[in-house]
Amino acid sequence: MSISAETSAHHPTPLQLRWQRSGVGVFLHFGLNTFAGVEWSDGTLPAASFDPRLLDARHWVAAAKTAGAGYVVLTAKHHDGFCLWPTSTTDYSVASSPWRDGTGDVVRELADACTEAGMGLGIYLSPWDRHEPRYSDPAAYDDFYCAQLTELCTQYGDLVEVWFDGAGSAGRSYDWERIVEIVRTHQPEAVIFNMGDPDIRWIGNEDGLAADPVEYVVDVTRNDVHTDEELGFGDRYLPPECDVSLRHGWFWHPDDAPKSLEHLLAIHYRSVGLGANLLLNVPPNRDGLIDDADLARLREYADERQRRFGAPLPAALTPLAPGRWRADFGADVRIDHLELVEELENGQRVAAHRVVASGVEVCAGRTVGAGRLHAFPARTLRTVEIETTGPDPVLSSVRGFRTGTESIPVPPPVEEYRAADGDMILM
Ligand code: FUL
Repeated sequence: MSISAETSAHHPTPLQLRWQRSGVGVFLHFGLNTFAGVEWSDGTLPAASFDPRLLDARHWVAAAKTAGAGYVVLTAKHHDGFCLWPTSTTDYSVASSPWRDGTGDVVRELADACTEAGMGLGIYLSPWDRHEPRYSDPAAYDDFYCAQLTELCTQYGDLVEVWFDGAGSAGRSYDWERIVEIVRTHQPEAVIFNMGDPDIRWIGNEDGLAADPVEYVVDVTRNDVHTDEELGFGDRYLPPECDVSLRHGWFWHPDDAPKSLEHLLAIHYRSVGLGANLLLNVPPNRDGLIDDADLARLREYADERQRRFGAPLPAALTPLAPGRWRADFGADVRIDHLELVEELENGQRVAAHRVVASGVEVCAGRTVGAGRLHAFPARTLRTVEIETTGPDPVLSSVRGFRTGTESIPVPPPVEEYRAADGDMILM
């Protein structure tokens, strides 16, 4: 794309930029599925089966903090239609469950815990609803869905993200104009995920993996993992979020287990390390707590990131020519990682980049964006030169790291996992 062909739609809004800088979020899949050991229930599971006796939303938020997350996104309603707040729109909700004698409100408890901890709150409200009889009547369902969204957008304080999941909705139209208006009116600081009039897009898989180049200006986004449907929004700035579960399932299952640390790090490098955001799902268990094994893995993940990236060596950047810089560490440093960050206010510009030391290539890639991590055999150097291509690119920072690791971990092959009801999840 040439700069002259650019419009403001190709530049980020302050909201998008702020979201891009928030890096990692934690997804919380929780609901009736948790108690039945299934991934996609059909809306007939009894509300009476929801009873997370020890539920502690502060514990969820503490787990998200441990993971280094700046926000959490809760499945306020998944595809089964069961609502985690006492909505006035249906009795298929926590109000019909034995939990807290039917007086509980998971969204409220999480919102309070987020406020206390300074954590951003996002909500997921599935458009596809397998319980609500009005789903078959699009106009009536739009009213119902808008009423649910209005409750969530007006009763729980500020939201940072509203997650619209395309699964089950291929080919179905909703009244997006009205839906988006509700979010924009009541939650102007919330980014909208992937549908309607989105601010951010889905990366297109549920493995948490982006691939180079990670382009922020795109004209379509994929709807869901089950169909090839694409949603078109015209060329616009639409940075990606990589969602993936710490476990195989999105919901907690007794026989499931967290991914290995190596796998998580592979995801980290291919999401955050390629300039995409990461939304890591950490599903609360049947007690309403985060599993000890998951907590331990999150701690390892955070510790390893701290060990690798906790002592950055910043370089001073001097422009040498359009698209070329010298990065000077001020003294000889021994490094095995570099992080490049691009100035994004005027849009994403770097199409490709190459880092050279004493005439020898150290690392190279295509886009840089919100942050690009490279690993390479350790070398001692004081300066590197960075060559970029693209329309008027600007780098904003370059930092070196000595991590003791000289390569990026490879994600293990996709495994098949079946939940108790035979729902297959590919991870
Ligand atoms: C998918 C859903 O079908 C899964 O159950 C999960 O919620 C995932 C994040 O999105 O489309």
